[in-house]
Amino acid sequence: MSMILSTLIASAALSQGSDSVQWFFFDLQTNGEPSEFFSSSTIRPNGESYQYFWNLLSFEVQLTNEETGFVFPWEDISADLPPEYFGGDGTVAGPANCTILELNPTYPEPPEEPEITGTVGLEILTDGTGRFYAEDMVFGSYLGYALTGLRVSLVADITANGEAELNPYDLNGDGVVGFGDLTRLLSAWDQPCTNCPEDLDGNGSVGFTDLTALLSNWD
Ligand SMILES: [Ca+2]
Ligand SMILES: [Ca+2]
Repeated sequence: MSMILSTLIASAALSQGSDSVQWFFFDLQTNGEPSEFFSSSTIRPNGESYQYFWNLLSFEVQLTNEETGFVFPWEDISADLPPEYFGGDGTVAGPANCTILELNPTYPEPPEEPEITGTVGLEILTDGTGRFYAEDMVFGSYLGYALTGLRVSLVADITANGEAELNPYDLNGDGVVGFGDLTRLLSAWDQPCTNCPEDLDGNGSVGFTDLTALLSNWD
């Protein structure tokens, strides 16, 4: 009897505390400008931790002949990258927003003249959306061939474990109580408001008592 009960409790805990999402990312493409790609599915943002696996599908570059302007077809150079770019796994602490992965590709490796530097990363946003991004990209050129494009595809499988205790004063969920939350509170000021997060004292409207509560929990 007690074994059945504990099995039931364990499976109930599992179904409540853990969920998995597979995000597919295709065609994060940049010609040097900051670029981002958002997942079509979301994961529970209040995970106590997130377990992840990711695998690079392709890492393609586009070269342009600087003299003629001829643009070459996309070429997958993923096989030339160091092994840490092929994939990885690990656990990060929740709740979202949290960073799953951040790579700083430099290709080719020093001492050769770099043709690509920058940041490519994957994070879970506060609403559970996955954001895959490229920032601060610098493309170089070599022997008359300029790098003009980068396209990265990867697949990530994320599992949310446990439930983080959310700070009720952290209205925008960025992990601190600050100006972002004050702005949220002020934009809901004096609005009719039932069960809305900005009504911190739960009296049905957003006003001075909520402001005072926010300020006294300021980080
Ligand atoms: Ca905040
Ligand atoms: Ca209130």
